[in-house]
Amino acid sequence: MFRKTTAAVAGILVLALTSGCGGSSSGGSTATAGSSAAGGGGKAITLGFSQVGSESGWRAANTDSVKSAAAAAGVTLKFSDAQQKQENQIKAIRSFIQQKVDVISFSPVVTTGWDTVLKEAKDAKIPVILTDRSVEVSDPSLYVTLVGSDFTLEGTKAGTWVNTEFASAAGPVNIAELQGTTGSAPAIERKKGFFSVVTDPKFKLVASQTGDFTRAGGKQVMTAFLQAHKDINLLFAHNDDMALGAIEAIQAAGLTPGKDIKIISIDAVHDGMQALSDGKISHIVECSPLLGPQLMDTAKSVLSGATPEKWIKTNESEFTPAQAKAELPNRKY
Ligand code: GYE
Repeated sequence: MFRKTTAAVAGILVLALTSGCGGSSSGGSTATAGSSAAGGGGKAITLGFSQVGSESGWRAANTDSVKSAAAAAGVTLKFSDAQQKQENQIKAIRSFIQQKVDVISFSPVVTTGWDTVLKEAKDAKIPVILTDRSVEVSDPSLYVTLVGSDFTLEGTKAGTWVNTEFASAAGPVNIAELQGTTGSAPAIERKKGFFSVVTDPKFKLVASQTGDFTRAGGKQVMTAFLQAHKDINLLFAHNDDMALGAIEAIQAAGLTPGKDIKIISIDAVHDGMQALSDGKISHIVECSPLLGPQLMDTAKSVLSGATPEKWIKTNESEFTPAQAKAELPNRKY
């Protein structure tokens, strides 16, 4: 209780002091933002956050959300960018433990391989809050909670749209899939959700490969798909950035995205919504990157002794081209 009040007071101070200086960090470095001012004698919260990298528009918005929410909540943030490498995340977490931060949060690049380092955090009595992506661990008590989306549901929503869109098609409907980072929760679960509903035998998965959630990856892999397959009807891209890269490849092959090849993707970041409103992408399932405020609230309540639910889910919708057009002027990311 006391800590909460103190943090709120510190938050106002920090906001006043730091507004307008949104320091960013990359290159595997660690930057500290916020203030450790302890108003009234209480201890301000220090949060060590290990980000996946900067692979997509979604990630950029997520990083902004974490940084601005920390500043607004008066939380001192130690932010580290892992450049899509698990070893960098493990190093960052170990360094947070050494620095004796109050709480650790990270968005795990892949689901497996975390048991040892999470055990080290637990032994040091530092609670770990996962954001965005989940992990597979032998002992669920190694993390307190996950703040993030239901990726299986997102895949299912995408697949349900496909079933409706191609309801009257006799088939075959040839599908190409651009998968996210291999071994990551969103790549595994979006695929699983999608193909749990896209089951009619008229659908044929003719090509499926990772584009690592990047625009460049999407373009490169789609170029290869188009060389090998002349008759792709639908592209399922696990995120907007890969869809945007694929659009360039489709156009370079002399085809019209959204007409010759329908595209469904996930995220609903600004550039994706623009392509949707232009008819190049056909439908987008939303995945919200704005997890910062919920993360700060959760960190504060965990440190005040509360036990949150094991999974704090994000609410999200989906967009047609007309809805994207209407939403674009308000889109913050
Ligand atoms: O969809 C993608 C990003 O983990 C939900 O990672 C996140 C995914 C997001 O690179 O654009």
